[in-house]
Order: sequence, then structure tokens, then C-alpha cells
Amino acid sequence: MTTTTLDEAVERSPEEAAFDAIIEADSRVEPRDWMPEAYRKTLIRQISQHAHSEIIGMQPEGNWITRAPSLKRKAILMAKVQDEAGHGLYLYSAAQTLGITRDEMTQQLIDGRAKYSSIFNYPTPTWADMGAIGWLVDGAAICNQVPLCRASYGPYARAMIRICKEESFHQRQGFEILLTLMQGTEAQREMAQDAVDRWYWPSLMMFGPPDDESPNSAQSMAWKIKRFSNDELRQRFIGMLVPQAEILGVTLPDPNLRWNEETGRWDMSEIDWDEFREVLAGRGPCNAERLQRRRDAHEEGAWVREAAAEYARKQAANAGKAVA
Ligand code: FAQ
Repeated sequence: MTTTTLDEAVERSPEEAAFDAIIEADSRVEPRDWMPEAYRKTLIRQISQHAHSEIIGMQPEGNWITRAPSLKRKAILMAKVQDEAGHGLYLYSAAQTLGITRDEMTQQLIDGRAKYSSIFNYPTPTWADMGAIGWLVDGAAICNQVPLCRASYGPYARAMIRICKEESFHQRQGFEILLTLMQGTEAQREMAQDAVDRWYWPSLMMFGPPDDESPNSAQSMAWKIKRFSNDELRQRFIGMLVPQAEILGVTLPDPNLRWNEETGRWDMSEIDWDEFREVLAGRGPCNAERLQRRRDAHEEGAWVREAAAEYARKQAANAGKAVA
């Protein structure tokens, strides 16, 4: 039997107690349930940032659809980029259940007020970047997102299940692109290694700042939105990459990377957190370009939104006439 102190009984309303019980029991909070305002805000923040990342994340790879080296590669890449659009839509829908509209979220993104993942502010100059993004970026996304399938907010957790299945396919296709290049000519091997060199460190930054500089982690973990800390997930990711890099025959660009038996962790060089902060502040290599492209796409799509709204209005009017 659990006992409640007088202080707790005075401080906690029945709604708060019910919410705490859901979290405690590792059950799911649903949109109809009462939830603390800060929990709602944190979820809107994280889910909308995640949705924006998927949408902006279409750009670096979309850049290669017209230049893919074969019809097969082009079809696969197109399917992958379409999957990212789908992920963005599931996530915007999950965020909408928390009381924010899709329009508000879009406006925050195109105004430059919303964050999206730092990783999508790096350029993709070669075909090998498609391999490195799949292997490293989707690999990091999987490490980070599989635990989110158990996030305490139902709509987010359920959206993540399908997203993770698709990310898994994405990671394999990236790995396979790199493997093919590594089995090719000297120039192809160099291109693959160069892409790994450029994407390795930014992919480690995807997990966020170090634990002692992560303002949101403790509360998000107490609410069981996040299940592991940023550094824990980064370590897991490195553990996943090391054997795969060996199979590929690529070198991870960190001379200090080694398993430490005593600490049970990977020793590694310091991540360039100044670079991370610069990218977050909007001064990464492609921030301005990514945002401008999103703004242009939004403007170019205005007629589609108007036509859809007009169609819906006519349908509703016709339905009204039919009833009358
Ligand atoms: N980039 O206190 P924390 C993908 C911000 S999807 C930009 O540690 P939190 C699929 C953070 O928002 C990739 N900002 O924050 C794909 C916070 O700012 P705020 C996206 C970052 O939330 C593949 C501040 O720093 N994935 O790759 C970053 O507890 C290929 C302090 O940080 C997700 O969004 C960053 N890297 O932990 C698509 C997963 N890191 O809001 C196309 C869901 C941190 O206080 C092609 N999100 N910040 O102003 C999460 O798991 C978490 O939100 C973290 C950050 C881990 C990203």
C-alpha cells in the first residue's frame, strides 16, 4: 500500500494524482487525459522540432534525386525522401493532439523561430553522402527514436513505431550504398571515406548537448518521454557503428576512439560543441539555404492549400444542401 503524506494530499489535485499514476505505471497519457501544462509544452516542443527535422531533412537528399547513378538508386532515394515527408506528417498530427495547429507550427518554422535537427544544415556534395546519411544519420535517428516508441505520450509513441521501421530500411540502404562504393574503384572508396569523415561528428551531435548541459533531459526522463540521456544514446550509437565500420572497411575519423574496459564506455575525442552551438544559432553551412527553400516551397504551395480549402468548403455546402 502506498501512503500519501499530508503535504502531497494538499498539493496534488485528483487530476495531478491521476497523471502521476499513469507515468508511475508506465502506461500512456492520451489526448483526452489531464496533463500538466509543462508536459504539454515539452511535448509540443520536442514533437514539432522532430517533425520540422523530417521535413527539412528531405532537402539534403532531395538534392540527389535527379542525379542518382541509376534508375534503381533513383527510385529508392525517391521512396526514402517520401518516407521522410510521411514521418513529418505523422508527427505534426501527433503534435496537433496537444492543441497546436499545423499552421502555427509551419509558421514557427518558416519564421526561423523553431528548431530542427542540426544535422540537416550540412551540404551533400557527392553521391556517397546519400550512403553516409543513411548509415550515420538514420542510424543515429534509430538509436534515438527506438526508445521513443515507449514515450509516455500515446500518439507520439505510436507514430514512432512506424517511423522506426522505415528508418531501419533507410539505414540499410545507406549502408548498402557505402558497401557498394567501398567495393568499387579507388576513387569510389575515397569518396565513401570522405563522406564518412564529414558526417561522423555532426551525426554524434544529433543526440544533443552533453548531459550536464542538457536543460530538458532530467524532466523529460522523469516524465518518461525520454528513456535515456543524450550521452547514453551517443555511446550506444558508437557501439553500433564500430563493428559496422569494420565490415564496410571505413575508418571512423577519431584517433582516440577505443573501448574502455574499466569504465565500460567508449573513450573518444571531444566533440566540437562550438560548431554545434553555431549551427543551432543559425550559422551552420546551410541554415540559410534550407530555410529559404522551405519558405519558397511554402509559397509555391499556397495555391494547393487554397484549392483544398475551397474544395472542402464546397463539399460542406453541398452536404448542407443535401440535408436541407
Ligand atoms: N539539433 O535539453 P536538450 C531524423 C536543442 S530526425 C538542433 O538535450 P531535449 C530522420 C534542444 O531542442 C532527427 N537542436 O533537449 C531523418 C533544446 O532546445 P530548446 C531529429 C538540438 O529535447 C533522417 C536544446 O538544444 N530527431 O534524423 C539538437 O531534451 C535522414 C537543449 O537540448 C528528433 O527530433 C540538435 N541536434 O533533447 C530525416 C528526435 N540537440 O527546445 C531525413 C526527437 C538538442 O530547449 C533524413 N527529439 N537541441 O530550445 C529528441 O530526442 C530530443 O529532442 C533531442 C534533444 C535528443 C534531439
